[in-house]
Amino acid sequence: MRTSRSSRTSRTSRAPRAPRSSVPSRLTALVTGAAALGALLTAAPAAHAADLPLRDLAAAKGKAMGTAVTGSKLTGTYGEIAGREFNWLTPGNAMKWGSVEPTRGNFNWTEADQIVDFAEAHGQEVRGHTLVWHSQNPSWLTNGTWTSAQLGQLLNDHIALEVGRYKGRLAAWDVVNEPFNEDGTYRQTLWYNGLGADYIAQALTAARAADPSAKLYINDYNVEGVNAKSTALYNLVRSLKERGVPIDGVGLQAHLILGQVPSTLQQNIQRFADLGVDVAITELDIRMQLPATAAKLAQQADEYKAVVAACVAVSRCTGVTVWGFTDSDSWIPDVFPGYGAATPYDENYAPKPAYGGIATALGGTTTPPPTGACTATYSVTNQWNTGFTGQVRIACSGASLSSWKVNWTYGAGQRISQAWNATCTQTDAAVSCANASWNGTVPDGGSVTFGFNASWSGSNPVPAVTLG
Ligand code: 9MR
Repeated sequence: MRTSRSSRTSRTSRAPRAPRSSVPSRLTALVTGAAALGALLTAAPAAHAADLPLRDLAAAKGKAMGTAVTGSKLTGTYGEIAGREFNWLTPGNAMKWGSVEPTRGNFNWTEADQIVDFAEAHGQEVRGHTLVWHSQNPSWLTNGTWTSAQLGQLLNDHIALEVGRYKGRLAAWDVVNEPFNEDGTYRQTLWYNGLGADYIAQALTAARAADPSAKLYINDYNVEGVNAKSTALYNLVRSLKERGVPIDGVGLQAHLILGQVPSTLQQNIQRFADLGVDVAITELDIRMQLPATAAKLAQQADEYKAVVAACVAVSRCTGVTVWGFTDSDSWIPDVFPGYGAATPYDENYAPKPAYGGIATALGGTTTPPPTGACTATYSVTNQWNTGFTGQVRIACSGASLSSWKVNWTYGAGQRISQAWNATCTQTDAAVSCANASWNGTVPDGGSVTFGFNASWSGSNPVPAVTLG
């Protein structure tokens, strides 16, 4: 995202990195996760972290490591990992036109501001995403009838306002998102239909005027390898450069499918770099058909490693952003039913082998562990003045169980009165629940749950659970 050391230095001095230990303990992450989630403990060793956070490994290579984030989640374990492991943040949705101006002239910057503030507090840079797109626009805009002149004004005003709001604070903007069809023709959008292909140059020019220090990108998907679509993008960037239109970089989204990482990725990054623009991998995820097995997770680790390595190999590739760092915050299952497990952390915030793949490509000394884990997560599903219903979920990813026992100790006098799908005994504060005859087996990629009713008074703190 940045091309010169001087710009990097000035950003660092403006947003000093928050103090943090240089070698975070994986145990700390799991314990913090337990506090946020209920309680969680691994039965098999979780994929352990590299020797340094990803952001430090990346920085040592002159690269950045980013993630898309959801502002409302930036607390607890999610916030801790986002702050510790990444030095770029991209708002997943918060800066889109439909988010910031849902009705005409009424603006909501809350989540966008929150993410920018978080980034500055953690010494991170922000990729603004995205100004001109065919999707996630407000209905007043898409349903309106506009002359070309009106549309051009709307485009300019939107860019001037949003880019201007964050002037000097954002490292880059995805100015135009997804302008091409798969065959390399222009996508027929509100903008293309109203303004012609030059809406792209107009948007870039407006963005440069609004914030001269932000790097300006065109971002698209299925442009990772050399193909008709990426060649159209290449030709566009070349012609923009020839015309003197401000364009600093291309974003290769990289929403990839397991087993389908393009073999021409590095070659493609290099050809854009040779045009004189930066390249960023902006939305990396690698989805797989569920369930996630140990073999698939190991292959995914290799593929994450290959993508990051391709960026490391090209000096003008500025870094890699994952599109959500945890499977609990990924768009994939909603849009591709039956697919998931696409990110480097599982739903319980345990790093997956993919984390090790990224770390290895960034020069980390720890090899990606092929081991998976089974976890138990305790949660209170319903609570009333004297009682509550609780649930424990045992889930395996890259590991399996043929029987299980979950133990915990209550800290505030809670007492279990009834349990289902497990046999629970309680002696004083100590609770032990063993599988029923029908649910001892938890396959790789599967889960079981059991529930219970209990009494409480005063307070009902979530206990730490152990899975044996
Ligand atoms: O992650 C975003 C998801 O929460 C939204 O529902 C979705 C709507 O299209 O957009 C997702 O992000 C997209 C990104 O802005 C542009 N590239 C494709 C991403 C996945 O759809």
